[in-house]
Amino acid sequence: MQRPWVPQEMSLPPRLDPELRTSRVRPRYALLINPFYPKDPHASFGKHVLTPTLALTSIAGATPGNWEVTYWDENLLQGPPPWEPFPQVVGITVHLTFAQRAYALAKWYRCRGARVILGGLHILSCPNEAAPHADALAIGEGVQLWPRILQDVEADNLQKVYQATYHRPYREDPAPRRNLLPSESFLTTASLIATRGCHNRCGFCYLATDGLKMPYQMRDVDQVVDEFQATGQPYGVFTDNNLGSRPDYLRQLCKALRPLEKIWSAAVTIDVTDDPSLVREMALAGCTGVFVGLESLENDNLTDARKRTPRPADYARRVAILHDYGIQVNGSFVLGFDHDRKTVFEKTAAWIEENRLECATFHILTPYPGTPLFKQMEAESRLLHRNWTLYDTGHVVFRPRHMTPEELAEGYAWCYRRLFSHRSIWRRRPADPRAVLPYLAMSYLYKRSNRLWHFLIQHRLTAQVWRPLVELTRRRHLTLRKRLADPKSPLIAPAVVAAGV
Ligand code: B12
Ligand code: SF4
Repeated sequence: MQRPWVPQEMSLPPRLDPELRTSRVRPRYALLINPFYPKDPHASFGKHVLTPTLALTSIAGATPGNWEVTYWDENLLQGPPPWEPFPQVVGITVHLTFAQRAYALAKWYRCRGARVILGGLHILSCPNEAAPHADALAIGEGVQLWPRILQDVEADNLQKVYQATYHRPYREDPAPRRNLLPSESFLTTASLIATRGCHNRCGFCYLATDGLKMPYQMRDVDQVVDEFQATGQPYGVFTDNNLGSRPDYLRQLCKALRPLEKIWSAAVTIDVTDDPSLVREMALAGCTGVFVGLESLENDNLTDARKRTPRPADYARRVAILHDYGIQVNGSFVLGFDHDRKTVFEKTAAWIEENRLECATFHILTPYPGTPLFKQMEAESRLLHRNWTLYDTGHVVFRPRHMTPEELAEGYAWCYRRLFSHRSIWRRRPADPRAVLPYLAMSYLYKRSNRLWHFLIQHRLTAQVWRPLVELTRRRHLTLRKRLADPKSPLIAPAVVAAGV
């Protein structure tokens, strides 16, 4: 089998020079780092520069005015993180897949005199593992903690652990500071977030982590709209776990977004189609694509995962409702559940083609530490190892029930090969002939062009190349909206911008 192409800088982090001598610490200067993680060569490299995480821009938004703050994302392939001027505080966001890199960065900066604060999902689930690597841990909601942490640094009174809950009203959070982002490096810097949490608690999701209490919270729609407007970007990506958990709120948000004449995509669960009039509101408000966790086509897998969702037999009808309103569907599928047999790969791929999903994302079932799934796998002695770097949903880290780990890994790679094949792209073309050309352009540019993405990322050309295409899509979408708003006009709508998280 031919290995997919992956350049070294997409699989290995930049080198941290152990000999490097730095200048003296600059007081009240904080550097925030999003660490490097290896990219899955089976999937599109484009998704890594679609839109930035809000973790650190949110923290930056809470930084007191007497502190200077900068942002560094190692995944933008611009070499090792900065050291000149040398920061007094380094804040690092940590997910399990890049925990090792975060610890290496922490060590490098601590050796040279910075105080290192670690926060993020992995710190919440594995604080004991992280503690030796940091001067302080921020467990849970970081926006509340950050100003206190900096005050304590100033007073030379830094505590080992800071803890916050997710109960404070979400609307009280300051807006993320998106102006710190290198806007030329992302397809859009309008990462938006309107809600926190999800009405589900699937056993494999990080939201089911032991001790994490995250009630569903919504920000005021005006706040969200103002932030979107302030970005000046034509395309926004909602990074909410599930923008559709409260349909009444989503409807309100759509009404407020509609006058902006922008386009956007979001993650939702398929029950958003319970009421097609809500889907219509989404389209009228500029929604061009949704990322939907369909997870599995087997009822028993969904029951095991405790996902409250319409049954797979009804998925096709629901996908068609989204398509009717010109909304692209990026279906997310998890492979390796206990009721999956070796037939799952072919069956899933065929279903995706039959229902003409413009895009799909495959994930190998991955037990995140602290989740019910992790406990189950541990109790059944099915975990193969605890090398978190490989817990990235692109590697098999447990023993599947009805196949070998190798068969699952090969089936996963096969699914991506099939999805990105000319034949599959063609089979999934939209029903409306007018939408075929933009769809093909998008599919080839987004999914079959990792060499191009690599070049664009390295040379910071992502925005320059993509934004004209995005603007074109926005204009086409405005035409669609006019037709949709006219009750006499038939449905069917072309759409181009993929929701590609
Ligand atoms: C944007 C996003 C991406 C982007 C950017 C990722 C990046 N790291 O740069 C892209 C598209 C590239 C991406 C890719 C992937 N992602 Co992603 N992604 C997200 C998403 C949708 C939004 C993140 C966000 O902005 N959250 C909002 C911020 C404000 O919340 P937060 O990160 O928790 O931060 C808060 C606290 O944790 C804390 N905090 C965080 N960091 C710090 C640091 C300091 C110093 C302090 C004080 C506090 C603090 O304060 C913040 C404010 O309260 C989340 C889902 C979600 N809604 O969170 C998934 C999510 C993070 N992704 C996930 C996964 C699995 C992936 C992939 C592995 C999937 C795949 N197979 O391709 C890849 C690879 C990336 C990787 N290895 O991590 C999982 C992670 C699960 C886990 N337990 O680690 C999530 C949670 C989705 C999910 N429901 O499972 N992703
Ligand atoms: S529906 Fe999605 S976001 Fe919600 S708990 Fe399940 S996997 Fe997590």
